[in-house]
Amino acid sequence: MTTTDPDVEVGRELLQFPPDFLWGAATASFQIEGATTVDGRGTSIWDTFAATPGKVLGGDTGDPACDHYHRYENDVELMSSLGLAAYRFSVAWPRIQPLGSGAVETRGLDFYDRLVDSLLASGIQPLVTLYHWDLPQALEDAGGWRNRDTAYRFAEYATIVHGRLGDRVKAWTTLNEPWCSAFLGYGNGIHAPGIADPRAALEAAHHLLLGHGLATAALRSLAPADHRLSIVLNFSTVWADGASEEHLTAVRKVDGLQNRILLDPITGRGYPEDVLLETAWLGDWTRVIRDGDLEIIEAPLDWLGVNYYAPARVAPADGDVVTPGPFAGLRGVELLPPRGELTGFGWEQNADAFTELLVRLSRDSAGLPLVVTENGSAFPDTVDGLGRVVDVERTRYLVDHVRAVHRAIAQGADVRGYLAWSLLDNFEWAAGYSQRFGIVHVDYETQRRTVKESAATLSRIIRDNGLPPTGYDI
Ligand code: GCO
Repeated sequence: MTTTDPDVEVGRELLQFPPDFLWGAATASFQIEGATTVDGRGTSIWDTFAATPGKVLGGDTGDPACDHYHRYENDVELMSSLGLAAYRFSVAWPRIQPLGSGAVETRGLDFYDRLVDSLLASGIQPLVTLYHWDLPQALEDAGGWRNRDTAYRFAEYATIVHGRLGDRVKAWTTLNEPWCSAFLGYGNGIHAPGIADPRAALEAAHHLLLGHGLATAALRSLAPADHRLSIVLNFSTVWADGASEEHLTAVRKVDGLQNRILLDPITGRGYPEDVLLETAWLGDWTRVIRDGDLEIIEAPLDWLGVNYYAPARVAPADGDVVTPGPFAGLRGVELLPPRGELTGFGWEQNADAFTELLVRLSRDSAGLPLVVTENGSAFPDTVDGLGRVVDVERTRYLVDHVRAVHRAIAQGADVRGYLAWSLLDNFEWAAGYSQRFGIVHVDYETQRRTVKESAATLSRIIRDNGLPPTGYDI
């Protein structure tokens, strides 16, 4: 299609996205809200973890973050000025049930009410993530996701939130990246609650999926027919440098522990046999699987949220040597360093791996439409003398990866939307505030927001529902 917009070079062909393609940005409660002790909010595992010396870089905590709890109206105005059609945010469980169960804190619900109304008043569709890692500490004290009961508490909490927001919010996702909650939270302990026990990680993964299934069934029983339910998983394309049997085995093992261990159960295929076999040496983690659990976990969904940042590179290693890192039970594989151009966070930039992933997922997700619920890059930013943030590298990553989505769609992938991670610079978990992913810069001292060049570029892509096939001066 050739755009007729005067801002775009006349006659320049555009890569056009499907009509109604959903463009937006994403955030998460603990990463942007601040106000961690305001209006009855309970303690989360990330408050506890961040308060533990040595766990988060620089001793950073969830305060003040972006003070979004108080500044949300201005942030919604920012989203509107950028032309975002959708905004994905998460609800902080400890704001709704400070102890994770029982008493409901209506001031917490009131905040999300106000946020949703503000979004709708600006014509922005809210996509609600019910759990983005901020588990109430009281539940962790009772075992957290190692405790099966937490799955039932999650379904109860989900019902409460849907009861308040469900008359206006139609797009729901239960969990954000249960892989991180399980393998980084309980596997190698670099995330809250900071437990390093690979078998516990696998058991936690099961309970997270059980909670997803229970919550999905609960919402399905309450939601009008036009509500769309989902889960958000983080995926990697796994590559090796050879095609020998050993190389292919290394790829299969990591693909199993990164991608299939979660994708298969939620799409009705149960846990992958190879993963079950290759993790059995950790001890019988499958003891936590009860009759009927898999049927609960495969609760029908309407779309699959896909978070992608970078590929994984692997090589076969000798024998059954345990592989250091987050993959519970992985042996005989070497995790290789990233290659080529890296982001400021040291992650490999590879848009082709994104295309490959989306095409694969469109094939392997039982026909579920895909929404890119997170994709972005961290680079150090500075506000220049003219008050601008000319983030060339982040803009290039954005453009390269949006084009990668277009290539996937051209190859038949059913991708319905792209949400940039993230709207705002924010708290990057164990890296604290050291990594800036935002398309909008946040000065954490003054809370001043500055729209970056990457945001202006995304705005133009949204305006045209497409972008030129080459170049970055969009
Ligand atoms: C994730 C989380 C986000 C991160 C982002 C950058 O995908 O890990 O959903 O909270 O901040 O991905 O790591």
